[in-house]
Amino acid sequence: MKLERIELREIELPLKWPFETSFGRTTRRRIMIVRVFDESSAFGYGECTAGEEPFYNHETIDTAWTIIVNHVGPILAAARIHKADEVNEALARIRGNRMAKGAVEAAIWDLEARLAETPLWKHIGGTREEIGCGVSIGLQSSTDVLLEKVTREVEAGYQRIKIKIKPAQDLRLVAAIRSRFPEIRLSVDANSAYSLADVDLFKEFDQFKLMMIEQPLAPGDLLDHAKLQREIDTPICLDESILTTADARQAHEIGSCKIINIKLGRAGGHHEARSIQAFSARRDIPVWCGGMLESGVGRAHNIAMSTLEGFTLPGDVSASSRYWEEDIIDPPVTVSARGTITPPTGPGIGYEVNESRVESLVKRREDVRL
Ligand code: OSB
Ligand code: MG
Repeated sequence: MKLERIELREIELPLKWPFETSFGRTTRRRIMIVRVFDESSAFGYGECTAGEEPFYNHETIDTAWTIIVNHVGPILAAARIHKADEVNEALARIRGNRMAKGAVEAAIWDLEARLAETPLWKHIGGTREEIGCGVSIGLQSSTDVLLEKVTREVEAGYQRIKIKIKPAQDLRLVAAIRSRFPEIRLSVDANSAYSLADVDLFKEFDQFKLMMIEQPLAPGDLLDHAKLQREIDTPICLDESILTTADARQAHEIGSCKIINIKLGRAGGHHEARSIQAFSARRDIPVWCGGMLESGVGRAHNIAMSTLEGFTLPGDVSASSRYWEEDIIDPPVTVSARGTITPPTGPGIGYEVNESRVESLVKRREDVRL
């Protein structure tokens, strides 16, 4: 494998329904699709999961674009990469900006898997022949609308329902869902909207037997998460706080969480995501695959990652049709009535990217020589 260039394309895709979290509301996604070519004109795809605004973390599609063009490209060009597994280390000098680095890293993994004529999920070491799927439901205009959405997803067969919460839209929502669905696997995601001063509120959640409370406190507050976890029975799951294997180790050592959500972009690609997963498996910490409202390209990478042995809990990897009128991959991602996805058998990400559709959606493009 001799890398030749990175192609960046920004596309815009309107969401079927707005997605609202404690940090804001998204109605259309600006998505960066990355393609890395080698000298034989073979290529692999990646998707940058950075948001439109720096609200989930510090990155945006625009910062990621700049980092890739001005820093990832030149460093990779000088590094003379021969294997996908070397990319993470080559880019280690770039601090943070993991979604930028991860988009390129993942594309190189796809390229390498295609050259090896192997499905990406097997190429990265995945073994699960079927992955469990949950859904993430945003904040809604009313409790009735939320209940309607939950009902639809439970009936579709999803194995776990997660709802977004924020101050004053929390316990009430959970109580309403629990009274209609006493048995379902249910969790909440606060996206860092609370502080340790809310400990009494979190004690109240214990009565609802949630699978987990995701990221209640600020990303850097591992110590406060540990203090909170000591006060409550419900497992804390960390999302925003866990960027690296070192973060996972430190969170585990001080007791900040019992579950970890791994996101491919947040970890900076398959190498680090797999490493966090491996560490967690050794310590019996269940992990699951988080989502960032990805198009089919990112979704396909999430499916591949979810086949690693440690991904024992249902992830936020759900059907394309929950997000898009028409995805950019063929076939779109579909979920069985048992709430599962079967990883594809074709080489690389295993889904055909609809190039003419991508081209029709392009808003900006740039090539980076390697
Ligand atoms: O915290 O998991 C999150 C979406 C955007 C940013 C952060 C998060 C989310 C989701 C959606 O929960 C998951 C998905 O369905 O892709
Ligand atoms: Mg989350």
